[in-house]
Amino acid sequence: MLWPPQVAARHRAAGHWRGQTFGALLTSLTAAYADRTAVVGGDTRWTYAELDERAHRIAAGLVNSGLAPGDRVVLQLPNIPEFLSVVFGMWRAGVLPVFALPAHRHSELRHFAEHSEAAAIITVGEHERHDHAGTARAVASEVDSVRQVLVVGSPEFDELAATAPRELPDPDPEGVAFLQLSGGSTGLPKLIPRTHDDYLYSVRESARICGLRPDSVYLAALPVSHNYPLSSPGVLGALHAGAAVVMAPRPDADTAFRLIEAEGVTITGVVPPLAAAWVQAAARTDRDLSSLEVLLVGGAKCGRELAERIGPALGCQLQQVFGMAEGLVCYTRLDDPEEIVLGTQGRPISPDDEIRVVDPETDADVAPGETGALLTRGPYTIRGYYRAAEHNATAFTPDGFYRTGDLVRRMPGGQLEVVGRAKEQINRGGEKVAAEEVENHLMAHQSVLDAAVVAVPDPYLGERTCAYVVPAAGASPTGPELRKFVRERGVAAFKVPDLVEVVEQFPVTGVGKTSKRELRAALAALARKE
Ligand code: OOB
Repeated sequence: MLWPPQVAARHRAAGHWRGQTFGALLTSLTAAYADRTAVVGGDTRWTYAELDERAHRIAAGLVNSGLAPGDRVVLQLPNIPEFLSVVFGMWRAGVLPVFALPAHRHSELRHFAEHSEAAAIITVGEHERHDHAGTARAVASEVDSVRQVLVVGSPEFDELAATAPRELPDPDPEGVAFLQLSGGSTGLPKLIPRTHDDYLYSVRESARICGLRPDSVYLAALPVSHNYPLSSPGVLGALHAGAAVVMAPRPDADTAFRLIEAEGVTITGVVPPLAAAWVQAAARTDRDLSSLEVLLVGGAKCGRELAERIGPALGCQLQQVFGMAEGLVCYTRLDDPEEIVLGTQGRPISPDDEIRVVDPETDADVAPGETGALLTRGPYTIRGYYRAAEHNATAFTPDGFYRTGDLVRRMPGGQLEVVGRAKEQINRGGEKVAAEEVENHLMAHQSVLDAAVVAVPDPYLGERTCAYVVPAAGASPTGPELRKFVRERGVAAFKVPDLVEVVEQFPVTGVGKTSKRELRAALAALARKE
């Protein structure tokens, strides 16, 4: 479900959508910056010309292997230079990446492959002590549509990547370029269809708002398949500006500080717990961090206290970012007054991002400055999830606003302050956990009658997950047993409940309702009190 034709015409006329694909973008970047460094990672260092050629060869190799324009391919790669050559190769072949995170396991991968009817899975072999190729092959054997598994680093992949380049038709810039993942609140993650035109608009403006220049160096600290380090401004924003991308294998301070010093990193983006860890580590590091100009912090709320410490500790400017894979991204601007940078999550990228702050019950606009639920619509915010008609009926208003599930206040200058959340999601330091997804895993255990998963405040991560569980008659499941059970169902480690509380029954709410929503609210209130 894309934009209505009159709306699309407006975005074209405004110059937001320019009819360029990501493949064509790389071609024009290469014309301008051929011999400049595009990406660095491990022992690899590619110029724009080298990245461009690799992407051409991979595109041809993918087509020769039988993939056709429009085919979906689940892509699960860590922060390595090949992430970029493969993604641009897929874009040139018209093949749609489905961006899985390295943390995802069998359960998530299978869902992405099934739901998108993926034709292939592209991954790595062993990474961070997990056999990704093995998991991908297991999924391929269970999902009929998946005809091949390509393992970056294998001889087969090297052969594919050596294919002679060939002319391929450029895909439709207004067509879907890839599928991102939603943090989700109900069941399994939804897939988010983003087009070349809409995404490129957000990338172009993000690069400008974050001050990226050809001599900037962007450190990809967080996993680049996530929307934030991919495009806000991320690796794509950096490339858009002709800058260099440095792929960090891990986001810890030791690794990041070593790379900042070695490569002269000028800008990077982290989540609040990581910012806090870097601030602490900066006090006792010998590394020279003086090249760092801007640290973006987002993905979860950056508290005032942390915000105040970042500039002095790291010798750089803080830029807050509040965004979502569905579209809308807000930034504090580099020339905003301190009060705005420290106390808000910024304002939208586009003058054509429409913002409504409404009463969650009635959808009526609240008074200016009051807290309400954030609805948004605009030139790079989706109008519907991929193959999810039923969910779309409630996730969007009839006139196409996306219900973000975030509670915000709007300042007179248009900045938003995120004050809470109305959706059934736990934001575990930027990693999103859908309560219902975890509840479904718990309820698959024979000793569990009912489960409700809620957020508990945590000084480091902001929130952790607590699973309240009612045992089946005569059963007495333990926390460790249930955590192990969830882990062994093949889910990302960040979704395994941090705490498990076994209770005889769930609290009954005032109105005597037993709906999950009410229970979660009651339990969350209880958890907060404790
Ligand atoms: C980013 O994207 P997602 O899709 O993983 O998560 C979106 C949700 C938002 O709806 C909000 O609940 C939360 O993450 N969030 C924040 C926040 N940034 C994101 N909550 C409070 N303060 C912030 N600064 O997380 C994402 C995508 C693009 C850029 C940055 C983050």
